[in-house]
Amino acid sequence: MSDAPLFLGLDSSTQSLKAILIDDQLGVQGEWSVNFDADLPHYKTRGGVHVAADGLGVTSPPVMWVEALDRLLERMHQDHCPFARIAAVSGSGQQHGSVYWRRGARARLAALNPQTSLADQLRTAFAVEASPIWMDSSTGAECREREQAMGGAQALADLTGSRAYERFTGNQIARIYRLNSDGYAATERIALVSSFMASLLIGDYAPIDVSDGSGMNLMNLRMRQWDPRSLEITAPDLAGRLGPLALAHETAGYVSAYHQQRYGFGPQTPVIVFSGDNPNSLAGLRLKEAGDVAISLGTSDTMFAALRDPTPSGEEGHLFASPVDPEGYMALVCYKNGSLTREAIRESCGAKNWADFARLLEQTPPGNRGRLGFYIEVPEITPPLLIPGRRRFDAEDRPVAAFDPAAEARAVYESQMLSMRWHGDRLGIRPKTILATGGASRDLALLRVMADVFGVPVWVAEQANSAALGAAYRARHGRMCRDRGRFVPFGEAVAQAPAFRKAIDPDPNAQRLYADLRTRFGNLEQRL
Ligand code: 5FX
Repeated sequence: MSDAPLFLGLDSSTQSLKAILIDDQLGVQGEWSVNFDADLPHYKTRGGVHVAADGLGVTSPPVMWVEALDRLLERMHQDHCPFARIAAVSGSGQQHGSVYWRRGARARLAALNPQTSLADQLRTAFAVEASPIWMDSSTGAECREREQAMGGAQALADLTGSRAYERFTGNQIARIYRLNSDGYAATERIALVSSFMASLLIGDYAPIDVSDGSGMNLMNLRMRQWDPRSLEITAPDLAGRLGPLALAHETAGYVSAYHQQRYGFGPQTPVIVFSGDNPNSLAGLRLKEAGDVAISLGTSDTMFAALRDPTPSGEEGHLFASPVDPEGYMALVCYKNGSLTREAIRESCGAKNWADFARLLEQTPPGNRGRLGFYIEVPEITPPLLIPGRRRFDAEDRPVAAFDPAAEARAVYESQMLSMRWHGDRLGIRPKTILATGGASRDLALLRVMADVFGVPVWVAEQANSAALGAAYRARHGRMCRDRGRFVPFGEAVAQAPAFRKAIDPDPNAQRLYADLRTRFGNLEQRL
């Protein structure tokens, strides 16, 4: 057993950096994590981010992610992680966030000294010290300009898979170029969080993968190449700063001498191209067929599905290239008001924990006697409601100032699930079953509302960190493709993965009730 291969998946998410180590039978051998707020308090982040006074600008310091990588690998080393047996590494990054490497950074990456920490060597390697991340909503003007220049929202969606979204990286780059042209001029390479973390491992610039690259409003989705006109209207000389695109099963490079000497990685350990967290979750949950739908309940809530024949919408949702099928796609609907909003409502209802909150919720029947609420704690993506606030309506659609705690508890869960059903439907996502993942997928009360609103059974993955797990699966997949010198269907790499567990079936009565509520919900949302 002692030299059997292992595969490492990393996940650089909004609030933490995690690692999952799996064996060749896909069993989880170890898990580690570094929480940015708790473990690296000197960066003074809350939930891993800094929010500007206007509430719209949201950034994280890239050097914090650098320090987190050393911290994580040190923890693994202290735990005697057998680094030498790792046969491939891959990873995941929160999507859309961008890192601006300063001129000369590539040379620094190539010459990292294992006697000194990564953070000390790279602290001054950034041309822009605050990286905009997916929670940023500050690029409204850039979005309008992009849609106008590209022939409208639908034309832009037809080309790139999405209309212009504030958090999409092309709009972020355009804003940085406009407000900080010196920073842009000093930039040698622009990375996504995913390719950035891969660069730290290989000691060189790693490519952006086509799946994470679909979240930039810059890539021709069908050709899987940068679109020259999209680059041109963003900022000058952008192609050179972005570098080439790669497929997610390709090899970005090898774990560098720095990590070999410091932690004991083998000399020829391939690093498989990193991708975004949602694409990695799709891999971790092994979504393959139409009707396979997953809902991830975390800092962001997302609903996603694998597709072969996509229909881009100029109104909402996103289409990305698949991270596991060079000809496939994935559809995604994303919400900013996920776990943090559920927590804020739980607190204001006076419930100390999720079990208390579930007891509150059970005091009202499904459908909440017709009451509906919209809970926007931070500017929302779906639908684009940028002004925070809690808006409540009675059964006759009249605004009301407050609900009692039991009605409030049910209203927030029902509202989140009704919204997913409503918007997913408009994007053509029609689940036959749902696979739930993310921290809140342990909350059975929430899963019950999910099953009833969608009218389908909900299954859960035992391993809630589907992005890190997906990265570990992709590491194995990438290694197989490399060893065989051709693309191997992803299903072969994950054939032995453990089965999912059914958590709950829908209640047919509740299901009918929610079908009626859905239309009312959609109409009220339109009004807002
Ligand atoms: C997807 O488009 C998103 O913006 C979020 O789910 C981020 O990827 C969270 F990290």
